[in-house]
Amino acid sequence: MPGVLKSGSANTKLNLSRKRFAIIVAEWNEEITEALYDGAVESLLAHGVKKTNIVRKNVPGSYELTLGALWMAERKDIDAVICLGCVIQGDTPHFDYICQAVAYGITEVNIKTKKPAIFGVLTTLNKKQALERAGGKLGNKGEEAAITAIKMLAIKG
Ligand code: RBF
Repeated sequence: MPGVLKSGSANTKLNLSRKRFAIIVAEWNEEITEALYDGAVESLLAHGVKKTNIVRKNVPGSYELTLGALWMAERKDIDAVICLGCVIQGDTPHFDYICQAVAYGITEVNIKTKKPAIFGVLTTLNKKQALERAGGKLGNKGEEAAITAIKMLAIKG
């Protein structure tokens, strides 16, 4: 299906056993963001990342992902940051503001810190669409976010 990155491998020769990842998880829509987290961790481990090299931090909502990501990316011992959240339009009157703020915010973290900060935020019309992308029929976007982080580290070398 176009636009759907199938689960699998980053297909890189990069040795990931010493790379350290921070995963920031928004607590809003917890059922979804926990599934994204599980997908991200599973994927990192499958690529040879050590469990002890994965740091998890929770933030209250997706809006807080930016600052959480900045704090983590500024740490010398972190190589890449994966931001996971879920904003559901039907439940969120200021959907556009939150989505835009977090998209710009995470972009800035990339530029300011020169480290990959990955946008793993679902922005969906309803909960069904979110579930489909959090381990349902459209895969797991947490897993894709992890693969993206690995690919960016591989580009940097
Ligand atoms: N955070 C999310 O991650 N997903 C949401 O769907 C979401 N909806 C919200 C709806 C309202 C009305 C409010 C006030 C906040 C919402 N938040 C949501 C929380 C937001 O990301 C942030 O944590 C708070 O606005 C505090 O800065």
